[in-house]
Amino acid sequence: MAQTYTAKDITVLEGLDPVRKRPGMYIGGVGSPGLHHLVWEILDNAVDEAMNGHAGNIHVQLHADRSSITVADDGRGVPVDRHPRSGKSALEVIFTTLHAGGKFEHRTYRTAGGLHGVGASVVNALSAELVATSKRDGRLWEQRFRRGRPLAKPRQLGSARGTGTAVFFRPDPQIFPKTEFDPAVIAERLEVVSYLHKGVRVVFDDEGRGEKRVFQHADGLQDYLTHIVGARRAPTVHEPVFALGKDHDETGSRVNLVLQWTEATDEHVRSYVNGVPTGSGGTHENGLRAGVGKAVRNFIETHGLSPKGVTLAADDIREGLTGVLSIFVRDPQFQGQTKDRLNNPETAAAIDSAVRPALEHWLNQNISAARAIVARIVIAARAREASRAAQQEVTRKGVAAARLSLPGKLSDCSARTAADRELFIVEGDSAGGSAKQARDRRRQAILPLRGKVLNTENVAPAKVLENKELSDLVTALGCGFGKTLNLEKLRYGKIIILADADSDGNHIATLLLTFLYRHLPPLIQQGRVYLAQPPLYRVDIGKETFWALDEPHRDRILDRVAHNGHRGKAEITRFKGLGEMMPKVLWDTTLNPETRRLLRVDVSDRLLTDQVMNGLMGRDASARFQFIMERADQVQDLDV
Ligand code: 28F
Repeated sequence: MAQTYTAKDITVLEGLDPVRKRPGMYIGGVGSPGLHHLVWEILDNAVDEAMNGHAGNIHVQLHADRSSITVADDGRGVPVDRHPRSGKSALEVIFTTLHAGGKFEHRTYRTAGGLHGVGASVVNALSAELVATSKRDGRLWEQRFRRGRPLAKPRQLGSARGTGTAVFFRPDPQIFPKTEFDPAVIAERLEVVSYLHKGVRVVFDDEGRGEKRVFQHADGLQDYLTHIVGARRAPTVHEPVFALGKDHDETGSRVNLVLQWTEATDEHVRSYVNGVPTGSGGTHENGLRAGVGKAVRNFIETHGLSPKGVTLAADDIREGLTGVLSIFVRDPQFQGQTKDRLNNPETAAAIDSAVRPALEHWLNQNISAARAIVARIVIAARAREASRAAQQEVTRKGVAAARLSLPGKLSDCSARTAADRELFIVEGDSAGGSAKQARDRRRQAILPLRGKVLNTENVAPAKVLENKELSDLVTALGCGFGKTLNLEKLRYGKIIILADADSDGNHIATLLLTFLYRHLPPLIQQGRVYLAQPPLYRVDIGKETFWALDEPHRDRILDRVAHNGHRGKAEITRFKGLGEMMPKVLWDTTLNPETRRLLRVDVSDRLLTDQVMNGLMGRDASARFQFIMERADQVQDLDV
């Protein structure tokens, strides 16, 4: 502290031209953050002087135009004596030399905004006007600059009481598109400065508004914590708070930390590196989390406080944790888009090993606070388990709700995977009733069609849903249609049209195929759509009944029966409709996957199919169905 500096301690590096050529390299950019960065640089120098015990007051005057500002401290005042070799004063060197440093720099953590701590010379280079004044040895000195160049040597203005440094500057409009400072941004930063450096009195004088605010906190981070906890309006879990202050360890870094658990359900820790907020965290926060976790777990284990039936997650331990971490490191590396995440790998272990033993010790010394904290953590763990159970309940109810919104007339099947599920679209209520009784309830769902199916050839999607039968079908399929089609949501692996083999049945089947082809083409392209083959003839011979799918089938049955020497007369009935079929018969002939015959609708030739569809639909649906059936008869897989 008794160290004294003279101008010869300063190492001279380079001029300021590069700064004006590429300001972004030095202050990040020329937007609002870059503009305010100038203030933080000068403020840092004042804070340094305060941190080292030489200044107790910092004064920031935002002038009425908001485009110029004065920062002052009551420290020792920048030396103005002449450097022997360069013939320049220390003040001039500091303000005109990039990376000017000396012993002064080694002792401090200059980094406003994490950009190398470029200092006063960069501010000077980017200012249209800068006036530095220094009070030392009872005299007041001043040096003026324009765009970084001194207008004259420092001159003595007269005598002065006390000591200190003041810097007035006006950011250069040639560099910054907008040169107005934001008083709110400055005030917020000054308040944080007053918390991070306890005792320092920071005055913000907003001349434009005629407002003066004083920030001063004797208890620094602890006051900050009280402020944050108060603002969050969450009751605290314990008193006193945990506080850690570690000065200048082996690595030359400093750690200040305050922690308090609250009833809030989130974690809220603010962190700073060299006075710069690190909103995106980084290695110091990682180290803190690790240290807190280990300390608390250790305490819980040593005191046999582990809860029964629930394991503590890391997030449980930090639920409601509120705190401030402020560290000072020599060479901070900042990362991320906004350079607000610390990336020094060694810092994680350093913070972890500083926090863990200190917190563990504190827990043991403050046993009632510690027990309250542990109780809070156990509640967090139990709440997490309970909310996960509730979440699962909601999901389960969600599935039930989805089921409720299915068409009332759908008799769904119970299998869970779409591949195991078939949807039978059945013409008519009575046929639907039979199918419902006959089906395999696990794998086969029945959707009876009652009303008319809209002819959707050339119909807009919105119109499609006005048709009850089709909107029920869309709902049952679950996958949307047209532009909203999402096959992952398809609820069935096979879609099977079960219609009578008469003209009404043909008509309905054709309309359904048209809809699927126009609005859910992938279902057909993937071969998921089928036509069921209910029998067309009933053949009774003596006590035996046979069902024939079509004429050739009927004749084959008759031949076989004659061949087997049956004498009785065969009675042949043309099939009257699905509705009159006994469930058992419907199962055997049409539904049972072991014995049924399905026709797969196949559209390998899309262009041809399109032409066929357009050519046949609209005029004579049954003719078109006849066309389908004729071809289906020949090829098993329906080839439109
Ligand atoms: C408004 C911004 O910049 N305050 C400063 C000091 C004090 C000393 C100093 C500054 C000299 C040789 C570099 C005084 N007496 N506020 C400020 N206060 N710089 S900047 O010295 C700079 C060194 O190398 C100072 C004795 N030692 C240091």
